[in-house]
Amino acid sequence: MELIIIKNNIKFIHCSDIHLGANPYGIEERFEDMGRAFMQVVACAISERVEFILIVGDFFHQKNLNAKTLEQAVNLLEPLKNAGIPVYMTEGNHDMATYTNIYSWLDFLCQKEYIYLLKPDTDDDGSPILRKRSGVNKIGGILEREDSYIVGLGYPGATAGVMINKLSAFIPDNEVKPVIIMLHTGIDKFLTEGMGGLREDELTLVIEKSDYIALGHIHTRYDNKDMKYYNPGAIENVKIESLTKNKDNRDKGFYLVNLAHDTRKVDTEFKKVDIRNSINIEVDITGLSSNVECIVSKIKAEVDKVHTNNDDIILNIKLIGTLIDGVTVLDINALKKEVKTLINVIYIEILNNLQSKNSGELALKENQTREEIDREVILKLIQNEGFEEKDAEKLINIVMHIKEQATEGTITMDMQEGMDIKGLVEKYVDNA
Ligand SMILES: [Mn+2]
Repeated sequence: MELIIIKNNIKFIHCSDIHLGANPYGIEERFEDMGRAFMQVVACAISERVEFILIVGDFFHQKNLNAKTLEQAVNLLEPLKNAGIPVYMTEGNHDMATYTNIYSWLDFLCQKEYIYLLKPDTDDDGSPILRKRSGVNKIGGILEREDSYIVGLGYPGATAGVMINKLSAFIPDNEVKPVIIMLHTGIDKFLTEGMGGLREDELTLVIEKSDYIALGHIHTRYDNKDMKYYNPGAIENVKIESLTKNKDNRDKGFYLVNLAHDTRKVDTEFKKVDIRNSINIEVDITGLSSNVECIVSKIKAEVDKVHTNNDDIILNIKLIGTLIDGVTVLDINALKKEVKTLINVIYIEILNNLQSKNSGELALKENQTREEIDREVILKLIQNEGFEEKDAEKLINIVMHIKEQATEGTITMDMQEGMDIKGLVEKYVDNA
């Protein structure tokens, strides 16, 4: 007879949104940063001797991987495989199989036994079904361990509520093993309005029958111990833009969880990940002239106040104030080039938000149409960015065109991640 020892505590790691392969704007260092962040999860799993790791979606940034990203993933998962620590993963919106392919790179990793991929499959008419995963074909959303059940619901989108009802019907009332659920969906009250997501009351049925609801999808952390749901957020900043939006961008990491087998008490410790340093500051250049060296030395002085080592950083600067010569249009590229000679940056963004001396606000004329006002606002923004006047008309047309399509809903936007304006503009410039 096989002797099964059930430990009193189940210790595991819950992380999500690893986004391997993400390197916004083609910054090579950011690709490495994503791997470095996940390496810290791997190191913690091994040193803490956890039973398993949960990765709740978006392990990969893209459905179509390049070879380098796959190599990175395998190198990162290898030590876990060698240490005998199983990785339970469910799909996110970024790495789920496309409708035409069905088979994703996560399926590949699963077949090669780097991970256990847990996801509901579908019946003949395409509606999701939950069943116990069988060892032979590796299909199914529910995995039975000796000490617990692990359920992977993937990225159910609008059908999340239905999935949860199905799951609660599936779990017997008298289930003795702890039930841990992975779900790549946000709770609606933590989302911007109109983004969808799951309502707390939709979780009620399954809360009674489960012990830990591991969430993913939303890149900032939130949790509710009473309702048993936990969302660790991404382990690195996935987009450069998210750095400027989040004041607490240093607060990236994952949960180290202890679940008591007898009392079902859950203890979580949020483990911070050491991520790429980024500096987001406003620099008031009031009283200076428009001379590039003057402005850059002011920027350098301000950055030195908050950045005290030589690490390569991501730098976001917003220039505010009024110059003595009244200039509002600056050569942003010249500024960036000069800043790079003084500060080690892997990426720099400079936003010109200068005010002209006579307030510079738009004087709205009477009887202006909405479109005329839009065009004037865009022109002003373009001038502030230092574009050549001769390109202005073309740029305005592109922006108006994108706006029109966005209003019509022709452009689909991933509101979770924000809209990739640069990508859209590039697309339209190419087509123009
Ligand atoms: Mn994500």
